[in-house]
Amino acid sequence: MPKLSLDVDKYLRTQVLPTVCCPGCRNGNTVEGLATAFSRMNIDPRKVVVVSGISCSGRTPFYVNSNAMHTTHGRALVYANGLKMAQPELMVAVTMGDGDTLAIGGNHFIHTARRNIDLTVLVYNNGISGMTGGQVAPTTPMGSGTTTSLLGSIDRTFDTVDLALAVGATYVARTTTFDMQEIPLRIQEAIAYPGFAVVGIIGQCPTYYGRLNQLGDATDMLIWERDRTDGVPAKMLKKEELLGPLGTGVFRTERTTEFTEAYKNRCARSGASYGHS
Ligand SMILES: Cc1ncc(C[n+]2csc(CCOP(=O)(O)OP(=O)(O)O)c2C)c(N)n1
Repeated sequence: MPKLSLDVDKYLRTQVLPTVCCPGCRNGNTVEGLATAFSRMNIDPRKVVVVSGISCSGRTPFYVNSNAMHTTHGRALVYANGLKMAQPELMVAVTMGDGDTLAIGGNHFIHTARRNIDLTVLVYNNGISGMTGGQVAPTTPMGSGTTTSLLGSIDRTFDTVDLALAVGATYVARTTTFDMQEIPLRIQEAIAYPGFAVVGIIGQCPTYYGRLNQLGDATDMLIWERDRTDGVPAKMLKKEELLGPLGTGVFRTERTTEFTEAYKNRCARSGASYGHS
């Protein structure tokens, strides 16, 4: 196994690599991005919990050398919310598939964002339900073939960033696995952000989405991924361009009271103790 830059491998369970992902899957880039962010921020892995639901992306906690919670499909935010409430000093990152986040987990996403609890939420968007065999997902681009929409999906496409903005997430960004240098940067910002921070990461599933839509091999799909987004950093775009469906960059940074802080203050005002502390 070649040595990675920085001491990124300190944050990876290298003994279980390679991953179970299909050849050409880009989930590994996000896993590396997360480990790189931890490394650059010199985060103590014992103070980190990576929480996931069930999905290909839900395998992330297996590979990150920190505490891990592999929970149920669509419910990762529920566990993460409880964990953060109980131990607010922990850094909690949640890694979820697009179906995990926006289909079965949609309601949890809305209400956890609404309370602005300090979580770093990474939404892996491959436009499909990968783990279960390539079924249509809320993020499937309209017209795309999936194993449950062979003639092309006629549902309108859900946009992670639009939803996160609408429900009050206080840090919202989008990047792609093509923009490999950007992934750790966005994750670092999200970790440093004291609130509900969402990074949508457009990736690719050559096994299902690519084959069903004749997009070629993994390299061809990388180019396709680049072309789906504007490829221009958000700071160079005008506001109206930034809010296009697949612009990349940071869409919101808004400071407002974080939930565990608000709860702590409420407890202090009424003389109640906060959990175990
Ligand atoms: C309650 C429940 N419903 C359905 C499933 C089956 N299931 C497992 S993973 C998955 C979809 C995964 O797709 P996505 O969340 O988009 O992530 P990906 O695998 O593409 O990373 C489904 C439907 C399950 N495990 N639990």
